[in-house]
Amino acid sequence: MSILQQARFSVTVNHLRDLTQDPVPEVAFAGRSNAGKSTALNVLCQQKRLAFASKTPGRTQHINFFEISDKEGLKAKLVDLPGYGYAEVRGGVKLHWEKLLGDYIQVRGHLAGLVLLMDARRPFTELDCQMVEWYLPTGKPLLVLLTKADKLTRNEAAQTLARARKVLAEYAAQSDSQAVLEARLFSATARIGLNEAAQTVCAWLELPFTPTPEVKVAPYAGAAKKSAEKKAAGQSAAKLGAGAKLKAAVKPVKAVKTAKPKKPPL
Ligand SMILES: Nc1nc2c(ncn2[C@@H]2O[C@H](COP(=O)(O)OP(=O)(O)OP(=O)(O)O)[C@@H](O)[C@H]2O)c(=O)[nH]1
Ligand SMILES: [Mg+2]
Repeated sequence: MSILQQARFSVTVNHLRDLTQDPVPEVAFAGRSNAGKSTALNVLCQQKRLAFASKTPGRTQHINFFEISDKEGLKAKLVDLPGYGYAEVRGGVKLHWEKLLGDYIQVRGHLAGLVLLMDARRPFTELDCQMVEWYLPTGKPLLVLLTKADKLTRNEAAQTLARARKVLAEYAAQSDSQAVLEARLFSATARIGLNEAAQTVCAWLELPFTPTPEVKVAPYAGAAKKSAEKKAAGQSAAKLGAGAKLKAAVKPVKAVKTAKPKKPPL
């Protein structure tokens, strides 16, 4: 069992002065509102309702802390940060969040690493870049997770990842620090990149890493469509007997067309 499964909600903080000073490392999850931060935290910790995920953007409005303890006591913390860039939040409240967020990632000594989540369909928005630029001077490592990768085809996903790595390489070239800046594809629903992300988080928190078992799901948008077509072709072929089944296995889509029973003449 992964030690991340031990994560338990501890406290919600709305002002930096209220941050607790336990001497343990923490990893924070940041990103635009609706990027999938709370969902990512839930799947990485293999819990359904650890962080509150929602279709309504702007759901997480404060800093939420989750504690990971073992028999010896408190070991580490995970932090769900308020999403930024949600247009419908009124000016004053929005400024408060963004300042809270910026201050937290710049000054929090206990922060061991930042996971920055970006929707893979629109990564590196202006505010995402602002976050990277605030964070880089800390010299701490960064993991960019390109979320909802299941919404892309395999090709689109590969191109998005290559572009993201290029952007990070440019940031690394401009920065004085030697900190590792990494980008990876991620999908909570299709379980893309889960173990790799969990491994990085555990390494930053100095916790042992246990991989979660593989679950077979069609990972990318194109793959899901293809497997549905194959299934449909297989079902039609089963109705037609062995010869047609063989044909369907070779050319599944065509088999669906030829397998349609013709209406008898009236
Ligand atoms: N298809 C798909 N949808 C996802 C994935 N991850 C999250 N979502 C959906 O995206 C929406 C937003 O997810 P949240 O995890 O609440 O996003 P958040 O970044 O915490 O949002 P705020 O709290 O508003 O900042 C929800 O409807 C999730 O179900 C994913 O990997 N694939
Ligand atoms: Mg959230």
